Amino acid sequence: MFTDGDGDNFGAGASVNRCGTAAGAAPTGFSLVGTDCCDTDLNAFPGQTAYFTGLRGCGGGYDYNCNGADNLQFTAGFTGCTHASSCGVPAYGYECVTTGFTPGWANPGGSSFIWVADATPPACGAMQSWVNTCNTWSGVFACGVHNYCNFGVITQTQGCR
Ligand SMILES: [Ca+2]
Ligand SMILES: [Ca+2]
Repeated sequence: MFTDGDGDNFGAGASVNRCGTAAGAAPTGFSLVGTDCCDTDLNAFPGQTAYFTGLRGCGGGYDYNCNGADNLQFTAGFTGCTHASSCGVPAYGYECVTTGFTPGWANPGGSSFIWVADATPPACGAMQSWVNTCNTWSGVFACGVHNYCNFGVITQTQGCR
């Protein structure tokens, strides 16, 4: 068996023997498996499914699921929430297309209220703008009343595991 320093039921280090322990069982503080990659942080163990925004408590890194890599929680820019060209204005158009919207990373666009998708996700623990909703608002433009995109933007922190 292996010493389990953080109590997450995964041990680490060299195999140890304990007299008087039934086969197939491990007492408190020990585990039958020795695959814990971070035995001083009980949130880090093989198969961890949650994501975290802070460094592991065993000297750093974000490999909370012990697969050897820092796996990002959010990888994509938002999709949808685009302005279709209308009444001969090609730049941003006027009519907001909200169908097919999915939240994602974003950067400021060409004006104060335009956001564009960012396909390059921030690193573990880093913060960036994130479009989480897409609605419309009506405004009077050169060629009449149209529905402009109303982006709901928050600051998101990249989680990892
Ligand atoms: Ca452990
Ligand atoms: Ca990982």
